[in-house]
Amino acid sequence: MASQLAALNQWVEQVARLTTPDAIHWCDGSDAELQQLQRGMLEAGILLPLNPDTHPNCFLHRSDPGDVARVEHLTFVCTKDRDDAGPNNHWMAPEAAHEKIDALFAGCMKGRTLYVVPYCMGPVDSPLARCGVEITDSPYVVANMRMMTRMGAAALARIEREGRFVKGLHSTGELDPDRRFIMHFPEELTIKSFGSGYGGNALLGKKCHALRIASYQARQEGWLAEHMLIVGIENPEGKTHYVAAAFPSACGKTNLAMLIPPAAYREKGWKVWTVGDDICWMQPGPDGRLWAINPEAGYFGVAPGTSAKTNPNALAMLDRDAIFTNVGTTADNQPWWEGLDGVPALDWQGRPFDRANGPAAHPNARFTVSAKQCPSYSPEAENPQGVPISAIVFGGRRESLVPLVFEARDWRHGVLVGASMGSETTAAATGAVGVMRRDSMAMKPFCGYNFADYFAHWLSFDRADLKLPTIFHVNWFRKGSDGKFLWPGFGDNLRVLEWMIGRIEGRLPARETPIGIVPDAVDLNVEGLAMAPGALKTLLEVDVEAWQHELLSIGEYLDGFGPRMPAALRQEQARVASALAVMA
Ligand code: GTP
Ligand code: SPV
Ligand code: MN
Repeated sequence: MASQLAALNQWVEQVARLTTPDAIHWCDGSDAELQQLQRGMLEAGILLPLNPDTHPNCFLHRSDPGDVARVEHLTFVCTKDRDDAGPNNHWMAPEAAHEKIDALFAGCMKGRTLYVVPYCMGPVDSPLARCGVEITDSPYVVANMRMMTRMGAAALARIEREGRFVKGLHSTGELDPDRRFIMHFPEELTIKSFGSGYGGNALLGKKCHALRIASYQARQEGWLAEHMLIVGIENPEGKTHYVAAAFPSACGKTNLAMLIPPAAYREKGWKVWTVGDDICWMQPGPDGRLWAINPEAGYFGVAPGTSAKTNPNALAMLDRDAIFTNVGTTADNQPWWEGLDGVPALDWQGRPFDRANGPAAHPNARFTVSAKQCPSYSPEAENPQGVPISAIVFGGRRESLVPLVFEARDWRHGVLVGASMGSETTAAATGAVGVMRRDSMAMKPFCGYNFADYFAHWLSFDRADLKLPTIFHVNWFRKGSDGKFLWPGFGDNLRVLEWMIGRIEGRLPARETPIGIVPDAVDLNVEGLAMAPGALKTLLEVDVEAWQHELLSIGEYLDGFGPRMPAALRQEQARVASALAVMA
């Protein structure tokens, strides 16, 4: 088989000449194709069966122990001009990068099958959706892409019609970290990834296309490609507000997207609808509002911590047709991770579980599952026009300083709030965990161009003809002096969303502080919550002196981007700093 698009056929032929596979398979996305892939992977030991009685059609995949997370130090943005990639990215000149990685691709698919994977990011009939083709030698990647994207014949038909697609070339290579690169060529709409089979390194539709390449395109074309969940909050009157929220990796997007309201809220009629849990593409609609789609079709979610208590919706969708990567297993061969009941028999490397070896599941163990299996999946997620966004929420993991929630005074202030986001690092990328770093808009690892230009792009939406969402900041991760979280989080986060909606609808008063609008304690519904005495006060307080230090650090961070940094953002930082100085 080949396509009706000469440019695509030529590219596939050219890659085949370079990589010399034994066979070429064009993926049609059919059930029969998936079953055949699964059979092959079971035979080869790439997938392991799980208990068919408790988890029908579910499989376990164990990565190479040296290939369990994104590798930011090996991820490059290769623009002609180094400044276009910016200090937020690792850069290599395009020619040198092609040469380096093509040398690794040479002959790498000998003895393997080359899969051509046409995919669409977003509903296939959506004007907001974009297509790509991933060439890979990993059947595991194909099986994941089939759940994470609209993959196969319908996507190929759209690609043939449009004649334009993002090219992604991937090989697992030998999984040698010294021969591993994830390279992006935004000017050529091209991705090349070698030497990893894991998640964001290998499922090229996800972070490589839908964030790094798409953010670059979005800037040129006047839209936004963001590391955000999209969730619909339906109030007892039946009105649904859609909220888009950017939290860094492993900081709560999937959990907020699938939130189950506390009992008292359910009884009153509150409902929560999941549109997306990781990526949001949005653009101004004819009515001036921002309309958003989730470009993905599935979830590649963090397994550890997912439990009946924290995220029952996620658990409910994981009992069939799912792939588990780097989790442990129980004696009766069910998938197991920290947070579930029961005990593990084997750990994520297949060794008998021994506490001395660390947790049973790798901290970045993941599940892959189709979005359609989520009990709270919003019917609007398939709407080609997308959903209108009422609020944008930024948030990070900050054990001190940052209040539970505050509202930006206007769009420009909101862009500063997003740009100055900080968060403690997690296991989603290799490297130290728990180190505070700036992660602007949760896009530090994912923005395909210079952050200074990205902030300017965000600021450019501040136009009289647009009805922009209100911008908020949250912090679910504030800790008390005992080291425990002060806020219960998870389902109870709806209490904070309720306050935001009250603000958006103009029903709640504003308590202005230099850093933004903070709720009056009486306006936040904490009824029925067992919180430590004084916790709420700590969660809502603004420590002026500590914030002055924070603003200094934010100023230094912005200065690090040099002359490209928009003056408006620097002025905004100065405005907040002087407002704090007046209070000190
Ligand atoms: P990526 O898929 O890496 O982008 O992560 P994510 O942002 O979707 O994070 P996820 O929702 O999977 O949460 C990651 C970890 O944070 C899990 O261990 C959760 O249990 C924990 N978590 C999520 N929400 C909350 C919360 O409200 N409070 C607390 N304390 N922990 C939370
Ligand atoms: C993240 O790290 O933000 C993820 C997982 O969502 S990965 O697909 O590996 O990027
Ligand atoms: Mn993510």
